[in-house]
Amino acid sequence: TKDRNGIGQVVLRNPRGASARISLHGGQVLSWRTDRGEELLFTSTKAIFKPPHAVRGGIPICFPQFGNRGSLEQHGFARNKIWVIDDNPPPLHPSDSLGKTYVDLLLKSSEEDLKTWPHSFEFRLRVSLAADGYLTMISRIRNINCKPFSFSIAYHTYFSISDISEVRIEGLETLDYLDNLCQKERFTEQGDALTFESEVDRVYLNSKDVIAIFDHERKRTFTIRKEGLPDVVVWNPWEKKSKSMVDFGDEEFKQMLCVDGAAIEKPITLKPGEEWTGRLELSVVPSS
Ligand code: TA6
Repeated sequence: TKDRNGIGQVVLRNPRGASARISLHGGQVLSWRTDRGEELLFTSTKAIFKPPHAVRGGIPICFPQFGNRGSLEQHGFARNKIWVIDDNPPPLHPSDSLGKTYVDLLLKSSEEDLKTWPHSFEFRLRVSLAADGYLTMISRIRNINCKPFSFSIAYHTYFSISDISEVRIEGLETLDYLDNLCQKERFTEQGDALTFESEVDRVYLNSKDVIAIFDHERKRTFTIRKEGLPDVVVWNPWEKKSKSMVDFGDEEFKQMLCVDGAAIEKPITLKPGEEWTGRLELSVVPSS
């Protein structure tokens, strides 16, 4: 299908009716729905569908840079580029395909990219929907350059929640984090579960590979399982920052929370010909 700008989109639907919609713009997942059609990802009502800017919501991919830590635009260029469908991807493990509905996307460094980031790469993204509705994103990034390069990556995941003051995250206890609100200074998480009463913009370091987000009001739990992604970004802009974003409603901070599988503190270095794989699996289950 095409979006209103004529940019290709892919809709995945599993046998039970769960679905995901991915835009070739940025390789961005725009929607992930349960088999009852319930939307699980947040998209701002003020989102601007105007390339090259990423839509505010879904799962933009931050690559090869996270945030403003480097010479590229905020969060790198991958989310602002047109990806293509890869009809003949190098094979993944059979378990990555069996019983799954999936699409393979590809972003290759263009001449233009090489001007701002002089490294030739191939970024293969498989987005898949399992029979139970789990959404999986597998990134394979290969250095096809003649010299090593390093990158950071984050799956900037906007979860749809009912009320930010009724949400807690488990799995980040005792971790160190870099606080973007205090010049990225390093702190240690003291709390047990993480709850929210003001703006949070942190990168938790060396987390376990399973993170749980409890939406108390909606009685459901999101689970993030990740491999190759040691860090977790947690972001809610809260009221003041929301008002400064043109593509974000003033009150919308109450219905979203970004919890991103990422590799940020220690950028990943690839030698020529080397490939890195990172996996993120999202699931949602009713919780008491
Ligand atoms: O979550 C980390 C962060 O860098 C925040 O500081 C905020 O800028 C957010 O990402 C959204 O960034 P974007 O460029 O998509 O507006």
